[in-house]
Amino acid sequence: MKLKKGIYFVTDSTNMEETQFLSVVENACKAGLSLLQVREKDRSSRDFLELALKVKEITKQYDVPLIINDRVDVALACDADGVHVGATDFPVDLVRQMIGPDKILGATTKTVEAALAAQEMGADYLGVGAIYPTTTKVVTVLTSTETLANICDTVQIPVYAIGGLNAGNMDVLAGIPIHGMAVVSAIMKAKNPYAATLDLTEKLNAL
Ligand code: TZP
Ligand code: MG
Repeated sequence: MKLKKGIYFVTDSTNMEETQFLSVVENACKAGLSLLQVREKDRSSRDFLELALKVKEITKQYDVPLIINDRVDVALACDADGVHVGATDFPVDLVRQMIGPDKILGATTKTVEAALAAQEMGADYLGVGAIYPTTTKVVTVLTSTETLANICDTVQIPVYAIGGLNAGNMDVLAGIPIHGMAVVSAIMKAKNPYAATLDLTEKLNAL
């Protein structure tokens, strides 16, 4: 599947009513997204699956590819469009075997070597970061924009920058051939997620 350039919305339902969460998902989808990821660190398998199925009803309506973070089993169980794995999840080549050739496979990488290895093992796109410190609950270290640029220049697959990025600081990505920008807070915590998504998309296109 060819991935559309743009904003990659990584969701986080922590401390949110489900109806409000689904409304944020719908408004972001309506504004146009490259990808949407359901990222849930504290849910049981059953709760994760149930939420993913509800999100899928929305993403399908707006033709936004649905990615499940970490959990290959949840991705398969809800027939998501893809799955995203990091360094402590199942290895990329194993995940490719598990999900088959057609589903989208994303990998987090922080070095040129890891990026090349992930591409070699069958990743369809890369997430690279954190570019800035983040308030979202994640175990990560910072990646310089220089490394991001080197990764973009080295791999053939789309690269999304992630980590602490928002409309006010994304200028730092100017001139780097990223495919898109991945955000949690910039949409999740926006007063108007629809307007925020449009604004991020516009600014990304103008970089
Ligand atoms: N991986 C690296 S940073 C990050 C993830 C999942 C969180 C990004 O969240 P935010 O709120 O956009 O900084
Ligand atoms: Mg992970």
